[in-house]
Amino acid sequence: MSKFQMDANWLCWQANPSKPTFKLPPGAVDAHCHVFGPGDVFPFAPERKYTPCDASKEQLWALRDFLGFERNVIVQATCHGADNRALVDALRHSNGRARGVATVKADVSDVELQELDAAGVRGVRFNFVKRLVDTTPPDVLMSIAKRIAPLGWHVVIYFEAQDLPELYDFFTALPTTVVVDHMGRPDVGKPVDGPEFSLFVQLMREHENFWSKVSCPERLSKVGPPFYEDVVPFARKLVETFPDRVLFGTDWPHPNMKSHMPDDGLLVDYAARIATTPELQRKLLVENPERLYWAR
Ligand code: 0GY
Repeated sequence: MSKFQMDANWLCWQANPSKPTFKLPPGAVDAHCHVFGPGDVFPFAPERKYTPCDASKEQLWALRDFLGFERNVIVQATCHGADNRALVDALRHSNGRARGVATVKADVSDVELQELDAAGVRGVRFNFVKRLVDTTPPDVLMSIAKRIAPLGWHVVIYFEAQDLPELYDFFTALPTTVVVDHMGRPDVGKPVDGPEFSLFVQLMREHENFWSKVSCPERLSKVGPPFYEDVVPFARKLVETFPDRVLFGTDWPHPNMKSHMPDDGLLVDYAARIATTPELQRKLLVENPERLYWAR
C-alpha cells in the first residue's frame, strides 16, 4: 500500500491505449511527458497541489515503444516541486533516449546545475498556471533564466491565454530560447484568427527565440475525443506557420484530466492531422526536438 493516496477526483492513465494508425517517423520524440514517483521511492512534494497516481519510468518506456516513439522529453511535473530526483533517475536509466526539463529554485548551486546537465536536463520550466503552483516573482525567475542561459538551456513556460497580455513583456525579455506549453492554452471556442490567438501568433512571429508545443488537444478541446477537431485549426496554424519551431508530446500520464483520460494511440494519430505532410511530420516529431534536446 503506497503512502500516497491519489486524489479522489483523479483519473489514472489508460493502461491499454490503442495502436496508432499513423506510423511515427524513425527517431520520433514524445517531447512532453512526465514521470510521477513512484511515490514510495520518489516522494511527492509537500507543496504540491495534487497527488497523482504513480507513473514510473518503466511504464513510460513501455508506452514509448508501444506507440512507436524512440525518445522522450520528460518535463518535471509540479507534484514533485523542485525535487528533480524522479526525473534525473529516469534520464539516467534511459540509455540516452530521454532528455529533461527541470524545476529549480533561485538558490540552486552551480554544481547542482552541472549534475542536472550531465543527466540530460536541457531546460527549466516556469509555471504561471495558478491552480498548479504558488507564484514566483518575475525577478526571481529572471535570475534563474540568467543562470541557466550559459549552459545552453532553454525556458519552458506554461500559462493560460488570458494571462498572456500581462506576461508578454516578461516573456520577451527572457535571454534564452523559450518553449511555450500547449500553444499558450487558447480558448478554442474563440476564432483561430481572433484577438486572443493572434496575440500568441504575434509573439511567435516577432520573437524567433519562441517555440510552441502543439500538444494537449485533450486539455483544450470542448468537443473532446476521439478527434479533438476544434483544436486542429489552432495547432495546424502553428505547424504550418512555424514548421521549425513546434514540438509535440503525449503529455502522458495526463495530470489533472478530469473530463476523460485520453487514449495515447489516438493522440499519435492526432499528430498526423495537425502536421499533414511527411516533411511537416518529420520536423515536428524528429528534427525540431532533436535540434533542441540532442544537439549534444
Ligand atoms: C501538463 C499540464 C498540467 C500539469 C502539469 O506539472 C504539472 O503538474 O504540467 C495541467 O494540469 O494542466 O502539461 O502536464
